[in-house]
Amino acid sequence: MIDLKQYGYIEAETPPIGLIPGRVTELQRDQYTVITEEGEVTAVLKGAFYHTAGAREDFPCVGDFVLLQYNENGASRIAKLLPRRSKFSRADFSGHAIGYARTIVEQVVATNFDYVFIVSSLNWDFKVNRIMRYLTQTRQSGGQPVVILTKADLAPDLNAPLVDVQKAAPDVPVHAISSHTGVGLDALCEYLQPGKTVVLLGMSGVGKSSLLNVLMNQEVMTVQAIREEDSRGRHTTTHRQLFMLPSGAMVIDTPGMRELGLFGADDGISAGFNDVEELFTQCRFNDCRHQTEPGCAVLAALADGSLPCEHWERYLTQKQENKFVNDKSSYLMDKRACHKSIAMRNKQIKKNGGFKK
Ligand SMILES: Nc1nc2c(ncn2[C@@H]2O[C@H](COP(=O)(O)OP(=O)(O)O)[C@@H](O)[C@H]2O)c(=O)[nH]1
Ligand SMILES: [Mg+2]
Repeated sequence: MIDLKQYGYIEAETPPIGLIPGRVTELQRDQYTVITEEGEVTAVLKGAFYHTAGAREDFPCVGDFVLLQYNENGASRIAKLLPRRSKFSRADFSGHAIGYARTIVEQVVATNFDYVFIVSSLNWDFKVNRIMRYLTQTRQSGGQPVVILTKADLAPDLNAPLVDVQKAAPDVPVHAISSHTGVGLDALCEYLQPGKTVVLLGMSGVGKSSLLNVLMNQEVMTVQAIREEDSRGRHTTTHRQLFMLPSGAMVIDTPGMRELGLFGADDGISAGFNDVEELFTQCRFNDCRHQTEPGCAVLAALADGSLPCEHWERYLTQKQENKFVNDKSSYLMDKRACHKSIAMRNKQIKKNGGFKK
């Protein structure tokens, strides 16, 4: 029998009779793999999920704890999603266009992790800006960010990128590693403690699955060679999956994201740029736009160099993007509310025996 506590399960209340707890380890289309005390089972969602879950984030995701009806002879049925300790979301721009507006919805990438490894490779595609975007989204996920710079064996100079990241995010640990030579891996033991969960996030081809494999001491995820000259990664990892490491920690590997869209990132931006927002309180005017106003603390800090220009620009870009997403998703929410009220009205009309003439 498996002890689910080793998978990070904390029993908040005794499950109702007929239901057992489990943790989602894999999701492929609508088929779930769930680890339970009875072992690993395949499961599908109970129909109620499709009827009551309005938004997509309510569907179980890799890392989630769920209650299910165990079926010894076939697919078990997931009946309930348990509360999440942490979740990493991104804006999904792939929705259908309505008129000119493209709908933007929240896509939950992983849940119930303790650490987010923001994985970026040290070859030429290294960009601090990109790391900062992941950082913003991580700061509001409920997990602790750790920046992992991979392929240290390919980098002529390790120090410059490490310093760049430390300067941009002084409160976040940064590690340079190589899954090929093993350099730097020892330092990761600190995070890989029994019962803890780490999610690997980053672009395709940066070496997430290679890191997982070396931590597992075996090839559990396929790694595909990429051309390092242009570092174009192909999407070899096509689904998310949670693995139990020999150390007793768990790792969630994810497919690469071409681009990370910020979603509902106000708190994350404030947490990462509190030095900037602190300046706003020192401007002479409450409604200062920080453009040409006299007594503007931002302009003064930019002029004397105490606020680095790239930091200010990152702040503006992230704010602007987040506003765009917020506006678009509130548009969507309005639209949903509108559809709902139309549906309710139609129901009412039906009940009352059709349109009143
Ligand atoms: N030189 C070097 N190459 C690496 C290292 N880690 C991964 N790679 C290569 O990078 C490519 C993509 O790796 P993969 O783990 O599939 O990346 P993922 O898409 O992030 O999962 C493969 O060709 C790996 O062999 C490393 O530490 N050093
Ligand atoms: Mg991969």
